[in-house]
Amino acid sequence: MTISIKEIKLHLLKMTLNNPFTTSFGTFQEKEFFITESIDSDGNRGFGESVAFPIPWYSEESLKTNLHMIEDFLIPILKRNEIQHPDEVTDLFKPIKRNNMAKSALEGSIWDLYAKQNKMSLAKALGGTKEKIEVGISIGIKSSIEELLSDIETALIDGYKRIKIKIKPGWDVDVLQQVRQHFPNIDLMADANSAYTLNDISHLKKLDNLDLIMIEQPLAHDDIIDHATLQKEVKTPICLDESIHSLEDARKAIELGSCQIINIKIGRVGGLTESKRIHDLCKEKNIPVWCGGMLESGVGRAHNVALTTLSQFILPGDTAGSAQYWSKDIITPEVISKNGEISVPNEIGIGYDIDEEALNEYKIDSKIFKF
Ligand code: OSB
Ligand code: MG
Repeated sequence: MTISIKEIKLHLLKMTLNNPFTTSFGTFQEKEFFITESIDSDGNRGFGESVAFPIPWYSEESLKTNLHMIEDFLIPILKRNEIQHPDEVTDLFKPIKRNNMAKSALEGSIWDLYAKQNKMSLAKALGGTKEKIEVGISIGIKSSIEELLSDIETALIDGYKRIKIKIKPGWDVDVLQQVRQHFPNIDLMADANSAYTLNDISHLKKLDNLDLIMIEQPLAHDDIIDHATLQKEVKTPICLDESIHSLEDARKAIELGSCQIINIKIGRVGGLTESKRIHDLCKEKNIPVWCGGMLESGVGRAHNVALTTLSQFILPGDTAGSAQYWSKDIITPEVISKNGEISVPNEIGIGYDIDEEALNEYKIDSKIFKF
C-alpha cells in the first residue's frame, strides 16, 4: 500500500522550559522549534518534531537550516517519489548529505502516519516489545553544589532510575565526588558535551573510583579516534552521543573501541529507521544503548518512548515525563513518568493526541506544502 501524502504542514512553536537548562556549551530556556504534520487523503495525520535548536551549538544544524533543507530539498524528494514503507524515506534522502535532524523531522511524521494507516502503535510498528520503559533524568550545570544536591534529591523522590549530571572543566571531579558522597548507591553518570581534550586524561582518570555508569561524550563532537585513546586509559565506560550520526559511525566507533555504550538520538542519526539499524548492530555487538533527549515537546518525546521499547535499550534514557520540562505540553495525555517508568501507550501511532489548543497557543508561524 502506498503511504500517499496529500499535504505536509510545519508548525513553528515557541515554548518556555520550566527551568533553564545549562550544558557545557550554553543555556536553554526558550525553545523555538517546529512540529511536522504529514496528512493523507483519508485524513490520517502523522506528527514529527525537529530537535534542532535555534543556535548550532550541539551540532551544525539549526532551526533555520532545518527549514531550508525541508522546504528546498526534502519535500521535493517526497513529492517526486511514492513510498510504501517509512524505511524507504532514509534511502530517498541519501543524496542530500547529513542534515539529519531535518530528515528525521519529516521521517518521524511519516512513521506516525504509516502506523496510523495500519492501525497499530508506533512502538509495535518499529518492532518494540516493552510495555513500560525505564527513565533517568539529565540535570544541568547549577550555580551551586547545594542546588545540584537538592535537585538530585527531588529527582530521586520522583523515582528516576538514574541520575545524569552535566559537567565541564571547573564543574566536574569535585562536584561528582560530593554527589557520590551524598548518594553512595545511586546509578550516576556524567555528560561533558565535548568539553575536554586528550590533555585532560589524568584529570578524567580521577573519575574512575566514583563508580559512574559511564561518561558521555567527553571529547570533541566529531571525534571517534581520541575517544578510543581515552577509553584505553580510563576505566569509566565511555558513551558516545554527538559523534554518532549513522550506522556506519556506530560500526566504526565499536570497531575502534571508542565507546562501550551508545546514546541514540533519533534526530541526530536521521530518523527512526537509522535508529533501528544502529540498535540492531549494537544488539549484535553486545553494546548497551539508551535513548537520549533534546528537551523535546510531547511529540518528540512520544517518538523517544516508542523507540525505547526495542530490546537493546537496556539502560534508562533521558526521556523524563512532560512535566519535567513544560508547564503544559502539546499532547494529551502528557507523557507521565511514575516511579521512574513510563507506560507505553497502545493507541495507534505515537499514542498521544495533539492538544490543538496548546499547539495554537505556542504557534508563531506555519507553512503548508500541498502534494
Ligand atoms: O547531550 O544529551 C545531551 C539537552 C540538550 C542538548 C544535548 C543534551 C541534552 C540533555 C537533556 O542532556 C536531555 C533531555 O532531558 O531531553
Ligand atoms: Mg549528551
